[in-house]
Amino acid sequence: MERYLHSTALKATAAETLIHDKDNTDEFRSCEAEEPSPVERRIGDRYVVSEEEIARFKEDGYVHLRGVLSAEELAEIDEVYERFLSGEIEVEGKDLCDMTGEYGGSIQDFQLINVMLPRRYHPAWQGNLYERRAASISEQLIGGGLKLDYDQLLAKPPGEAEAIFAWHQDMAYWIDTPDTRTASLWLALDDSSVENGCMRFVPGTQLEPELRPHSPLKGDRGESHTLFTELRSDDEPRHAEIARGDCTVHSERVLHGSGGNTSQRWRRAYIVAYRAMETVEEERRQGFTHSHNDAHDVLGSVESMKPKG
Ligand SMILES: O=C(O)CCC(=O)C(=O)O
Repeated sequence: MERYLHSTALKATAAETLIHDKDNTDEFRSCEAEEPSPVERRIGDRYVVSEEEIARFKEDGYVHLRGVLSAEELAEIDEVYERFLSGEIEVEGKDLCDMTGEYGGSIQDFQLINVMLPRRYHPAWQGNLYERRAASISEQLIGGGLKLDYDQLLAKPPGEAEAIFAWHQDMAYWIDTPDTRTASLWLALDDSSVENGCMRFVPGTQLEPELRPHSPLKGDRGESHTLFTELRSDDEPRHAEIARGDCTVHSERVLHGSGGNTSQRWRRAYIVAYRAMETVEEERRQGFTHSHNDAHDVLGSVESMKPKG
């Protein structure tokens, strides 16, 4: 319990600080181009995405957006996030788990803490400002007719060098549907760098004709939820170092994952995924809600869980 009490104290500095510290990386150089400031881009529920960012999302399969939430807006999220990490907000069964390994154990020992569907366990979050801004961003990036499919918290405590999120494409985790359009917003609650396990992507992999082959990391869905695929020798991963309040947005087919946390800081993220409305409806018809407590046969019906050969 003790370690969670310190997470808000470890809260990172404003976005601008990291940009100054890190101006030698590609990600941060791109922030210096002349563009409206985050304050100008946030207009109530809306966040204005530039043409260049839309093009980058299409080309790379992900894009980095600065200052999606302000310091004040983030503070409200921190408070609830802390209540999840301390166990004050109860999460049912396997929706609270360690994404590095098997189910079971206690949150104090988790290396990569995963809370699935926080809005289900804390209904006051439903329709919150982040969700509304994420809806506006998603529509600009992938078009209309979308619905919030799921949300998730992923936190790496300080010093968890093995808190590695295995390489994967999100579609490998999901059932197939005709319209797979997805915008997954990954909001950084802490400055996110290589040291504390930021996201990394292999740009362009969303354009490959087939999904890469994925396998369960450990046993079947009763034992662990995690899938993985191996990087190929010609893959060129790129780290997405982003500041607190920034988001990356990624598509359902881009190859991505994250490294361990070797720093003495937390790495907390809050994810919301908008997907085609028909897809969300089809998922629900099949009993697929993105909860790890969904029926075993439903979770086992995704392609990557089927026996090979
Ligand atoms: O937060 C991470 O480390 C991985 C997140 C991820 O894979 C996702 O949001 O699809």
